[in-house]
Amino acid sequence: MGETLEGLVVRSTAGFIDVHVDGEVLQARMRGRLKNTAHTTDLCVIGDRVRVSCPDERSYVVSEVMPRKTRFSRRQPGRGPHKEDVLVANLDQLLITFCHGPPGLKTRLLDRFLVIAEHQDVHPLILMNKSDLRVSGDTEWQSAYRSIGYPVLSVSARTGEGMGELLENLEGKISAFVGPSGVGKSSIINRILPGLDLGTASVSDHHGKGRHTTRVATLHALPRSGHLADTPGIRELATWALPIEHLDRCFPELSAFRDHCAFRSCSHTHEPSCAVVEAVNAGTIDRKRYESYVRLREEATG
Ligand SMILES: Nc1nc2c(ncn2[C@@H]2O[C@H](COP(=O)(O)OP(=O)(O)OP(=O)(O)O)[C@@H](O)[C@H]2O)c(=O)[nH]1
Ligand SMILES: [Mg+2]
Ligand SMILES: [Zn+2]
Repeated sequence: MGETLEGLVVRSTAGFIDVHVDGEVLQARMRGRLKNTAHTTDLCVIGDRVRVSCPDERSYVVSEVMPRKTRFSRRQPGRGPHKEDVLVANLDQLLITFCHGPPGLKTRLLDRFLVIAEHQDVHPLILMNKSDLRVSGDTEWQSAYRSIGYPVLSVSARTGEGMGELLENLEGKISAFVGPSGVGKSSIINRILPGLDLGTASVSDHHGKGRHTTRVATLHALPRSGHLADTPGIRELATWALPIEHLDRCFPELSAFRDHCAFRSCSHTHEPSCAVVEAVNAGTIDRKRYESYVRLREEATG
């Protein structure tokens, strides 16, 4: 059997697994015994650390999947823990992308993505692309988010502004883009990884093969270290059902107040002596963020 290698899964489809080992990608199969022991879909996903052995000169076999440090997953409410759909294992960072100029910033959607990041324990980075279209007055909301602790980075895929700083933030991490259509996610990725030509690929997929194309989750290696995730699931995050029980915990600026409400299970909407509402009225909590909380809460209760 010889030596085993350790690597990172960068692509996984129907038992075929691409593993990134020391700057090289090996094509491996899942060991049969592993395949039969669990639900195959989540057995080995992009971002998993695995051990690969080489039973003969010509083939590689994934012999072990290491325990996941974190999992970025979709869980439909009410379906129980077994319906978890892991999109990326060990995801470090969510790049929440909007842009200067049209289609512009949508704070409600931004807050929704931030809640998902908090809930999944993934570090969020707010990216404002198209800084070449920036107009004055764009920065007020940015200081509001920075003061909560969320980093905001302005970049331009067109001019290259801010790309160096973005790359520094991606170094050594597994990151994934989310954000509405047209903000320039593919343009940024193409700028970072010119060989990829993402835009063209997704367009031809769409028109050529129709709706039932198997769309594969892939991790793209960055120039130095780190990976960028591109998964079909991540594109659909905007409609993800949110967890109502933990919603207030997904707004970090509420943490100093939510334990001081008169009612223990205060929803911070209509109850008397709510410390959160008092902080909003005092201007300590940003009112727009609070409104996002209320809106997302209403949505989650149906
Ligand atoms: N002015 C300006 N335009 C940009 C910049 N980056 C992207 N664009 C333009 O914005 C449009 C959308 O870019 P895409 O990269 O396709 O956007 P996307 O976020 O990948 O969109 P979807 O794939 O539909 O989700 C294109 O016309 C780009 O040329 C930028 O930094 N500045
Ligand atoms: Mg795109
Ligand atoms: Zn309250």
